Amino acid sequence: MELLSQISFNLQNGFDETVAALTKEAVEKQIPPDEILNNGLIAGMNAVGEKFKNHEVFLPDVLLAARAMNSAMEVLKPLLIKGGIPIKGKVVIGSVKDDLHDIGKNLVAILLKGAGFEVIDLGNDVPAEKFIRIASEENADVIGMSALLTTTMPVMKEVVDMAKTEGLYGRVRIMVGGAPVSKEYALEIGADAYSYDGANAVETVESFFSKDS
Ligand code: B1M
Repeated sequence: MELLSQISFNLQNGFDETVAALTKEAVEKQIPPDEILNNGLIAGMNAVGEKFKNHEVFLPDVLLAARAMNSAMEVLKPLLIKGGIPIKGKVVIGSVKDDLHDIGKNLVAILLKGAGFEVIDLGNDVPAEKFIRIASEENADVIGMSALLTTTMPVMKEVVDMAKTEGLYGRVRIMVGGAPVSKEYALEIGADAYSYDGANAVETVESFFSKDS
């Protein structure tokens, strides 16, 4: 089996040590980190999600797969965050209230750090008030919110509305992302941008700092 398929297969089966070892092997073989991520790890996670939806695997299996994903991210993190880049801006990021999914958010945070942004990661299950309070206290440039559940997406609107009442709207740019979120939804709630994956999140935040933005 090809190496990236092996990573995906072992992740789907929750074999965290094997996934970490195969990820190291892929790095040693000079496979680019974004390829390892997209075609190995995220492909495996998506397959687990499909199986979970079809009741072929259950919550503990998904948790084991998530643990395997995290062990591989520890291997990839140093490659994605390179030192010595001047700080370009400050981003406050988190998964919204009642949402415990944080793998995608963590990935976005790592890539933003790697691209030279200071990232304040509030973790998961973050209430609207906390996004606003920390963004304000830290004088952040961007608030980034992640939601993986259709039931937690409305918290994003709460944050946008609160940014308006607290006078942050327009001054602090708001980016939303996560599997059920869309560009249309971002527009509908008044967020500044939607982004569909980690690389796109970096491009989006960079675009906030460009002269024409
Ligand atoms: Co859950 N879960 N889960 N889960 N889980 C999904 C999301 C689901 C689609 C599975 C399914 O049914 N097929 C489904 C949601 C259905 C829906 O609402 N539409 C679901 C469900 C139902 C649930 C529970 C309700 C299950 C239950 O208890 N019965 C429960 C809810 C818990 C809660 O949050 N309150 C639950 C629990 C869990 C675990 C805890 C077991 C675990 C999470 C562990 C963790 O994150 N620490 C888990 C997992 C792992 C998944 C799947 C399988 C994988 C998610 C993932 O990590 N993907 C997921 C199925 C799927 O998405 N295919 C599923 C990999 C990650 C890199 O991708 O997070 O999409 P993703 O992030 C991407 C982009 O979306 C984007 O960039 C990232 C990189 O490309 N992005 C952003 C994300 N955030 C961004 C923010 C940005 C920009 C881009 O700017 C700020």
